[in-house]
Amino acid sequence: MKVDVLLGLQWGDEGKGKVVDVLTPQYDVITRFQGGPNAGHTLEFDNFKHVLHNIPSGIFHADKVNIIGNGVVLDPITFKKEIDSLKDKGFDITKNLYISKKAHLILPTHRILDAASEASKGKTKIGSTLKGIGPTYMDKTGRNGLRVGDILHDFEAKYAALKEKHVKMLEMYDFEYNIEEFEQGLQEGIETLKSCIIIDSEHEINKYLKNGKSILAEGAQGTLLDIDFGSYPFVTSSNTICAGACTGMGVAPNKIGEVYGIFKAYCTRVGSGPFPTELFDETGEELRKAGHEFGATTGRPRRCGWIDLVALKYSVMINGVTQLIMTKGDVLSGFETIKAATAYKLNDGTVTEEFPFELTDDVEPIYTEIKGWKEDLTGVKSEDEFPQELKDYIAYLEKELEVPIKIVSVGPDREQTIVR
Ligand code: 2SA
Ligand code: GDP
Ligand code: MG
Repeated sequence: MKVDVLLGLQWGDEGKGKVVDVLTPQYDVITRFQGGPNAGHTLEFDNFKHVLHNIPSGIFHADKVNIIGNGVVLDPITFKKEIDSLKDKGFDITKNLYISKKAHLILPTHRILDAASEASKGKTKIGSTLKGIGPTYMDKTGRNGLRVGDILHDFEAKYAALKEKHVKMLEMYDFEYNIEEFEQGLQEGIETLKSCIIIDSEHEINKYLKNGKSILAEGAQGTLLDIDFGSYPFVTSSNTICAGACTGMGVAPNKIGEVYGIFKAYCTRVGSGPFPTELFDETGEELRKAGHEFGATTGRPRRCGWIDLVALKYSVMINGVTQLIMTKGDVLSGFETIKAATAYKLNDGTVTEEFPFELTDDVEPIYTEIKGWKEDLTGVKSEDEFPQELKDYIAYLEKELEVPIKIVSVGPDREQTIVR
């Protein structure tokens, strides 16, 4: 058996959580392989709405195994909150959630370091979610980090030693903090984590594959936020791309099957950094309103703009996408004209269709215009009911991206999903 991977092709928030939940019945195991509580994955079904952060989006199917893989960074404090909020809503998920011993721990001082680093950057800040993601991955690659397996023996001493290092690092910033505030709930979080099923996930995942079980790996953030290939330095600190599923789960590249690439019918970005097709006008505001474009973790307004085919083609290439999923087509209903960027004019005047080394703020998108549709899509049940203009838009995107669009999402609910 192989691992299918679903990942974002833009700057995150493409609707990964919704679609993973929809696809879960076809799989035995759902995994997360990178990122942490910076992610906000929204699921809606039966008039119920929930935002997941660390927990895979297969969790509402009680018969499925959900695994937090080694590539994820886990904050015991926010993790406990997540478990508790699910319990409050009637879901005890601790039986079908497994956690890798090798996942790195986000500690209170990582969150302080994140805040201090962002404050020191002023206008050039990354726009981090302040969840401690960057400093935790820095400790991982710097070989200082603590992992989930470390809570089983002598955690207090290990934490005290690392905290001391962090406090010294914090001296270089002009940043005031109250460590006790950040540490609130740590002990309880560690206890919650201890009560969970902690596993050697790479062994278990490979055993599942050997025993004929199917696995869906759920990406977080998006390709354009990838630490290597995203709009560096305005990126997150993990490999969000398909290759990240191999290192973040311990599966070999030849074990990867389908690669589902998910994108919005337009484009959004939250946090700082270049965004060539961003709209600063009424249209951008309309997209934000119609699409309810606010961060699922921080509540920050998301920046909105037209679809960017230069970036999308790059993402399809980097990930080896085999099937596309388009979400939020319903948000475009009523726009007379839709635009798609097909090339960039760089600041030296060069026109390129290739995603450049440095995506500066003054990159000028070159657009193709496409006729929009008026019809409301949110009640559409089959492709036959699509307005002709939407069919044309889909056909245009498939031709440009050279990959079929297999799923079209027309609303946030599980039911508002059309498989082609
Ligand atoms: P970080 O926190 O260090 O990973 O931030 C670095 C950059 O990555 C962006 N980032 C995200 N972009 C989109 N969605 C994310 N999750 C939340 C959501 C975001 C929110 O689902 O809406 O609620 O604000 C996410 N997580 C990280 C981040 O904005 C920085 O640009
Ligand atoms: P993720 O991080 O990729 O899982 O996406 P988020 O949950 O952060 O953001 C996607 C938002 O769009 C959520 O509020 C979803 O409920 C919503 N959503 C997902 N698919 C659709 C869709 O097809 N149409 C509309 N209108 N909303 C959608
Ligand atoms: Mg999100």
